[in-house]
Amino acid sequence: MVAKSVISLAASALLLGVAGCGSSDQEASTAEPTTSATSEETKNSPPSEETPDAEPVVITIKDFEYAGPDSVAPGATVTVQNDDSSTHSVTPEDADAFVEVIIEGDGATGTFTAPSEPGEYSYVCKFHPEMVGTLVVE
Ligand SMILES: [Cu+2]
Repeated sequence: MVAKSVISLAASALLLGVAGCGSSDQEASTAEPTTSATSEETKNSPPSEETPDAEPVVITIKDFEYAGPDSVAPGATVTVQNDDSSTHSVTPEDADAFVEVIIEGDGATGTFTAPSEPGEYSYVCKFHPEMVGTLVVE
C-alpha cells in the first residue's frame, strides 16, 4: 500500500513537471513581445547577437584610470590598452571571474576573456590599488 502510493505520487509529480515545462515555455514566448514593446534597445539586439564578435571590446588605461564600454557580451574577448608609462593590471576581485592580465606601458595591449555568466565583476590594478573598475557582462 505505502509503496504503491509513493509510486503514484512520483508519477503525478513527473506529469506535473512535464506540464510545468510546457506552460513556462508558453510564458516565455508570450513575454517576449511585451519586453520588446517597452524597450527600443531590445528591438536592435537580435541583429547584433548574430555577430557577437563584430565590435572590438577595449578597456583603455590612461592617467591611472580605466575607461571601457558600459557592458560586454558574455565570453567576449576584452582588449586592454595601457597608454600610461607605468605597468598596470586588470585583476578581478573574485579570482575565479576571469584571468588577470598585466599590461606594460606606452600603448601595450593585453587581452582576457570576459566571464560567460552575466553580472558585475569588480577589478583592480594590483600595482595601484586605488585603480578600480567594473566589468558589466550582459
Ligand atoms: Cu596600475
